[in-house]
Amino acid sequence: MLARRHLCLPALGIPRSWRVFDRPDDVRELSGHQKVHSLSRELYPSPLEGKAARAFDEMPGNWKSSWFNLYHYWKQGGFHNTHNIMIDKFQTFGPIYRDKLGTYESVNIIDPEDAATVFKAEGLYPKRFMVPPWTAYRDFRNKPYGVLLKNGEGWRQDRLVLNKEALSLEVIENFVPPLNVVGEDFVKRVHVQIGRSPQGKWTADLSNELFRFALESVCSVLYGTRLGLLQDYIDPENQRFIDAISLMFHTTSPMLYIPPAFLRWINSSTWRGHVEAWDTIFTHADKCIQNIYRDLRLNRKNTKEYPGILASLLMQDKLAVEDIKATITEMMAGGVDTTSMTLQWAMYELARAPSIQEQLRSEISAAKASSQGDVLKLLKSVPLVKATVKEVLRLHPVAVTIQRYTTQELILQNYFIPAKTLVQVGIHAMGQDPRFFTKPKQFNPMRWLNHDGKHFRGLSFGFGPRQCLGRRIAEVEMQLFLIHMLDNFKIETKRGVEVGTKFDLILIPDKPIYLTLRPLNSGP
Ligand code: HCD
Repeated sequence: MLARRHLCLPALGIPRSWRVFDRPDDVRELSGHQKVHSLSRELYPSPLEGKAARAFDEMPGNWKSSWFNLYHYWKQGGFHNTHNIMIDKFQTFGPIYRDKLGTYESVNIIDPEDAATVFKAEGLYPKRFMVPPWTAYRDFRNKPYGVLLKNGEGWRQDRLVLNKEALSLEVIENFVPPLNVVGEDFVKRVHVQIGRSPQGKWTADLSNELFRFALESVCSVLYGTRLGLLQDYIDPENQRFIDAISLMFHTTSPMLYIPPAFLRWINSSTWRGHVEAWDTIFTHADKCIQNIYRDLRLNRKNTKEYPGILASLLMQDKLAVEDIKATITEMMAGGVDTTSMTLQWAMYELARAPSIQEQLRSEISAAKASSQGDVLKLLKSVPLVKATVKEVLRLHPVAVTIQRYTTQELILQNYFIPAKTLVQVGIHAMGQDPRFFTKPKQFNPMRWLNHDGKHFRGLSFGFGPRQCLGRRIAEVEMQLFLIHMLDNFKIETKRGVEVGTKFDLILIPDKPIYLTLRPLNSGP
């Protein structure tokens, strides 16, 4: 038995010459599958450090009794607290730990250098954690996967076409005009609201306003048309769509750790709510898509203006219509809570940092003056605005982790990681860690402006070919929003109100944020 295991070792890609000493005693105590990894424990020096790499099974963490873990986790309120539990675990176990919750097994890392090792080895078909209830819904309703949920060659084919339309630097200029108009319209709406108040300012929880802004924005780019969500009266179907997305995220988190088939079998209320939410999302997205499809067929599309990502994909005819629809649906649903929550956090942080608001305003007015109405040019001269978005995402990332399945054996923190292991980069924990960001609690956009110390630290949109497809839309949308808002209003908040973070699949504020918007040229 032992001999056979030894023979297996070269197959793991570890040269025999790295063996330093043998410890068969250790091996005898371990069970079958653990032996393979234990044999490599301290037997093989890491090619990176010249030290012995430790076995996978030596890694710290509570990864042995998964169902008990899950129970414990649930008891701790873990479903809404994943991000804080991760910080605790990094504190307890150090910069790498193994975890198992229900069926969800992972290795978790926090060091940017380790993130670099993982991403540099991700290969041609990077695979992230597949959110089980999302694929379960599509299987249940027989719907095709979009690019978010595909893998392998099918993913790559779609992704290459989609990158050209959504992510490449050349297409940014297409997004700028529609997103700029939506940003200006939001400012107009705020002025109207202020006008309605006798105090000449507007104090509110802006969540729903920002959901509408975000949906209006992403649709202006996807469909090249306006939904009209920045008015008092909006089509209730759009509001239902917005509510369904939040419900979809909310019902996802308790189902992360349970096999989808089991979920369906028990027919829990969470699963049913989840199905209903996706049904609403798909039905509404389908309507929007059909409208554009019909306009195209009837030649009703204005040929001069940018037609939007959907029409552009349909006209190119490089992807199957069903694939286009699936991906556009994902982008429409993915573009609402993500950017709106980030902008809410941005205003919260800026309200607490009036001097940074002032710095941004002077950058913006100088940029406006020099760009003379050319918005693309304007965007090229506002580095501090861009740094602000990055800094907000450092403190308040949308995704708690970025994950990859390893495709080859790796050594991280001197531990041997087998191929096909789910490795998660804890970007939320990384962003709060003084080892990687000096004075991490401080909201300091300027930290992104010097060129050193950023290596694999800005991972809010992921990395490489599997990074967020909506990244460029989100960035331009958020930058233009901040430019127009700061150019028009002072952003204030009640002093001393600390808002925490809640995990609802994405990270969101744990209580409403009340913001006050005051016209710039008035008041104290
Ligand atoms: C959630 O442990 C926590 O852009 C899990 C690991 C994980 C995997 C994939 C992540 C997800 C987390 C958060 C939400 C993300 C998702 C991938 C895409 C999705 C980050 C971190 C998102 C919000 C787009 C959602 C599109 C959807 C509505 C079709």
